[in-house]
This record gives sequence, C-alpha cells and structure tokens, in this order.
Amino acid sequence: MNFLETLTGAWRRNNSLLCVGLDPDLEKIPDHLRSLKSPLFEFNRAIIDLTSDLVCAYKPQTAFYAAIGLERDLEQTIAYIHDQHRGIPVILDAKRGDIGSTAGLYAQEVFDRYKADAVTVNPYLGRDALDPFLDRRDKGVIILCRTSNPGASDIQDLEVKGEKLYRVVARKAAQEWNRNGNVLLVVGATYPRELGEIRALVGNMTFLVPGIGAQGGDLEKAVINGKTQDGTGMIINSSRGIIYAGGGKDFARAAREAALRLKDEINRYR
Ligand code: OMP
Repeated sequence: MNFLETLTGAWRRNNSLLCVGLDPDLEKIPDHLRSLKSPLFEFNRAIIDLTSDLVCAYKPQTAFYAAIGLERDLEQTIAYIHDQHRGIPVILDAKRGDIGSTAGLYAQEVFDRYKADAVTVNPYLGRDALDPFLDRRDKGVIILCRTSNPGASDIQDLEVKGEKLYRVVARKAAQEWNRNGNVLLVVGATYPRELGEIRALVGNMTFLVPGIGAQGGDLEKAVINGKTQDGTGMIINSSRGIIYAGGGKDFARAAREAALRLKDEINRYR
C-alpha cells in the first residue's frame, strides 16, 4: 500500500483526521524517563500505545532527536509504530530541500534509514530538488505551501506575475509535481482563509495542517475551509498540545484524553 492508501485506511478505521506530533524535548519529559537509555523513545512509546486508536498518523520532527544525538530514539520510534501499530503512517518532518545529488541522500535518509512513509520538503530549490522524493511512488511528499508561522507572509505573500507565491506553489504542486499522485501540501491552521483558497485551487489534494493548540490556530475555521467534500483531505497535527497535556507519571493518559478531545472536536466540524 502506498502512503495515501495507508492514510485513507487510518482515517476510516479510527474515524480521525488527527496527527500526533512526536516532538519530545528532554527538558520537558517527565523526570522518571530522563535517566533511561532511550528516553525519547520511551516517552513516545507510552503516548503511541495510548493514542494509536485515535489518530490517522504520527509526525516526529527530526530536530528534536538529531539536536541531542538521539537519532536512535527516532529510528526506534518509527520501527515501533510500524511493528506494533500497523496501518498508522509515519510522517518524518524534516523539511528537506537541496540540489539533486544531495536531495538523493536526504531521500535515502528519510525513506531507507528511518523508513518514514512521508516527508515534509521545502520547494524553494524547485523541481529537480524535489525529484528524488517525488520518484518514490509509495511515499508521501508534503510540500511547504502556506506555513503556520507569523513570518510566513515575508516570502509566501510575494507576488509573482500578480499572484502570491504560495498560490504558485500550490498550483505547481497540483499540476506539475504530482505526476505520481504522491504530493500533499502543508497549510497552517493559523491561516484559515488561505486554507479555503488553496483548497479551491488544488481539488482533493491532502493537506498537512499544523498550528492547532500551542500556535493558536482556529480549528473550526480550518476544518470548514480545508476539508474535502467527503469530510477528509486533512492531517491535522498537534504536538505540544497533546504530548505535554500532563507532566507527571500519568503523562500518556493525559495525552490520550487531550487527543480524544481534539479528535472529537475536529469531527464536529467535518
Ligand atoms: P505544535 O505547535 O507543538 O503543535 O508543533 C507543530 C509542529 O508542526 C512542529 O513539529 C513544527 O515543526 C511543525 N510545523 C509547523 O508548526 N508549521 C508549519 O508550517 C509546518 C510544520 C510541519 O511541517 O510539520
């Protein structure tokens, strides 16, 4: 099964558009885990075991692991999801983008080393930098289009022949880069108007939607504007809002309760 088929299966089975972002910070995880050999993996494992019936995907962000030399915890986390919770796809948030030869190694890293099912990529370098990812037909390639951060407008709102750059990226992604049907777009929940605009431009393409929770995105407007006609088409991510819902020994139970609340709230607006 390719990434979008696996995702569609998880949407249906768990009746959920929620993605839990696995962005563990050694400083913020409960004290009793810090001295373990694989602290980030153990933290993730507890959360995964209690949320796998509530989500359509998991999304670890590479920086949280690589910055402190704990890539092994990332490998273990992805292998654990594949082995113990089959059918839930893993998006590796790595935001890659470089000249073709280097991009080939990045694609090898995310898909062959980490065995991710999808990856986030930066379109700034253009088509040849995306090709090594796009060529992997079974994998999802999630292109930054309208990011969730306050500075998104600095570059993404610049006009190119009278059209804003994020619209140009959305159209190119849909019309030129999606030859293998494996392209998705990142559109932040903090920009619900743009979510609707981009939905109108690209038809049923799936969006990864970060910015809910800690970044203050408007969930109701984001779902209403971003969903496809059948009430899917979105992978709605929350990281800090779920994984740090509780701070003590019962952190995973608190994460489950937060995930359940968010999943139900999303479903109310679908
Ligand atoms: P929380 O704000 O804690 O829910 O985390 C958001 C996650 O989504 C982080 O891992 C970010 O790196 C990621 N993200 C954004 O916040 N904004 C974007 O525009 C794109 C991403 C992403 O590609 O996942």
